Parts: sequence; C-alpha cells; structure tokens
Amino acid sequence: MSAKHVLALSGGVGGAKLAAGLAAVLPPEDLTIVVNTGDDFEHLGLTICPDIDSVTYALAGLNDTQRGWGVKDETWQAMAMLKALGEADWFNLGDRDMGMHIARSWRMREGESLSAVTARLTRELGIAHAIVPMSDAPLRTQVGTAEGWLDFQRYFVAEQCRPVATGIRFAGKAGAKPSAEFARALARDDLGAIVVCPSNPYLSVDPILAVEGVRAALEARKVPLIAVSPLVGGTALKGPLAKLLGELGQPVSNRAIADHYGDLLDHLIIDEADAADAGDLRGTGLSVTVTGTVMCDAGDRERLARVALSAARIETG
Ligand code: FO1
Repeated sequence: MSAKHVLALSGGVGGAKLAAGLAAVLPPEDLTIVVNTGDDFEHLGLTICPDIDSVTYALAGLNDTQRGWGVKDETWQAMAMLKALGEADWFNLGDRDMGMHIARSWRMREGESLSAVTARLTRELGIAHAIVPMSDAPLRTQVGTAEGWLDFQRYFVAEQCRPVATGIRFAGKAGAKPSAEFARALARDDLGAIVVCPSNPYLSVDPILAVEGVRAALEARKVPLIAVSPLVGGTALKGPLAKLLGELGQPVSNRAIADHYGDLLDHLIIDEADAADAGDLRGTGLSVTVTGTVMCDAGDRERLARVALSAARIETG
C-alpha cells in the first residue's frame, strides 16, 4: 500500500488557506483536515466554532478574504436587531454566518456530535474533503490575565488582547479524546505525511496536541511531519498575537517554533523574508525549505500545498 494519505492540522485563517490548497491538489480520499476547536464557545445560545468555519468557508469558496474570518458578501441585519434588543454585540455574527451557527447548534441540541454535524454541514456546502474537529469533547483555550482566566474569544475579540497575558491553558483537556475520524487518520496504514498548517503553534496547534493521546500518537508515527511557519519577516502576519507571546515569554521566531514542536518536527517551511534563519535551523538537524508562504490567492495556496507535499515526497499529479 502506498503511503499517501495526508493528515493536516489546522487553526483558523492562515491554516484554512493551506487546508484549501491541500484540498485543491489532493483527492478527498487522500486528505483528512483536523481542526482546532479550542477557540469554540457558546454565545447567544449558539455553538460557534470559528476555526472549523474558517476552514469550511475557505474550502467552499465562501470566505471573506479581506476580513480574514466569516463569509464574503455578508450582511449584518440580525446583529443590528440583536443590538437594538440590548443583546451582546461584541462578537460580530453576519447573517449568512449566523445560518451556520443555527444549523450546527440545533443539530447538536438534537443529539448530533460536533463531528457528525460538521460532516453534514460541509457536505451540504458541496465540500468533498473531510473536515474533522480535533475532539467531540469541549477543550477550550483560556488566557490568564490579572482579572483571571478569560475564554479565548473574550480575550481576543471582546478585550482585543489588551490585558497582559500570564498564561494559556486548555480547559477540559482531561478526558478530551480525539474525534473518531482523527483517531482513524492517525492510525491509517497508508498515512504518508502530517502537515501542520501555518497556524499559531501556541494557540491553534497546541490545543490539538493537548487532546488525549495525540502527541504520543504523532511521536509514534514514523511519517514526516512538515510544518509551515506562520511567521513572515520574523513576526505574525496579522493581529496582536506577537504581543501575547511576548508577554508569555515565548519568543516569536522560527527557531522558537522549531524548538516548540521539538522531536515531532521533521521539516519546516519558512518564508523567503526569513531566509537568513535557514542556516541556524539546518544546524539543528532540521530539514528546511525557504519559499513564499504568503497566500493571497488560490494559485499561492496550491503552490504552497505542493511544496509541503513534495517535502514529504507525496505526489500530486
Ligand atoms: N474576530 C474578530 O476579531 N471580531 C469578531 O467580531 C469576530 C467574529 C467572528 C464570528 C465568526 C467567526 O467564525 C469568527 C469570528 N472572528 C472574529 C474571528 C475569530 O475570533 C478568530 O479569528 C479565531 O478564533 C482565531 O483563529
């Protein structure tokens, strides 16, 4: 059996772009995309899964590329009404996006698992590739501040990352098992590569690694693990995440990313703006590719996907 199945681990925005590139160059049977659910939360009675939705919208061609999250050509009538009714308006839910949260929430209330409802909704949007939550159990990222632990979206959106961060923790990680499809992908005989998409290692990939048994399963697999660095020019492409990591004493550099993944990592893809990092990284025994990692359009996404797959010697036709 040729080892050609690819397991991609993804967070939201940046990760979703590479996930879409992988889906453009691999047939559905050769790709499983496992998505961080640490950013998920309950809001206005709805179960909101920002990273699953970012990946879903990117694969369905529905994503708003300007804003970076949510649906393109969005309208905001429901949000305006909620505000007029005195309800919370700190987390912006577009009208079309709201349809996704309503469908997910009511199906889950009917007893469907997050995995089942994700499979249902992605299929309905015409996506043939598997988009899989890391776990069906809630494992929620929280950020420590002087006022106590804040749920991720409270910290990130409501507080705009203003409070000084003192720690990151994953509430509910004890007993959070991998979803069935994630466990199946990890155990596949034909698994040929694991691709860590350009998502934040501490906030978007660590929650996936915190799911029970996942790190050990990845360590036990003797297939190449290729990560695409989320850094461009030595910093995060977007948002105040570099501030958060600085406060936590986490260096924002490709060397820090490589050290963070440690023995799991076989190959790191870094941006050409950071070409000067390659020598030091290679000196640690790591294999490194220097290429353009900024994905502005479908061509960029597919090209980077092919670069990642060729690092694992996976053919893409
Ligand atoms: N990010 C914001 O900065 N402000 C918002 O109001 C906001 C709303 C939102 C709604 C649905 C959704 O799927 C994502 C949304 N995001 C918003 C993005 C989200 O907070 C983060 O990008 C991810 O959690 C980080 O990966």
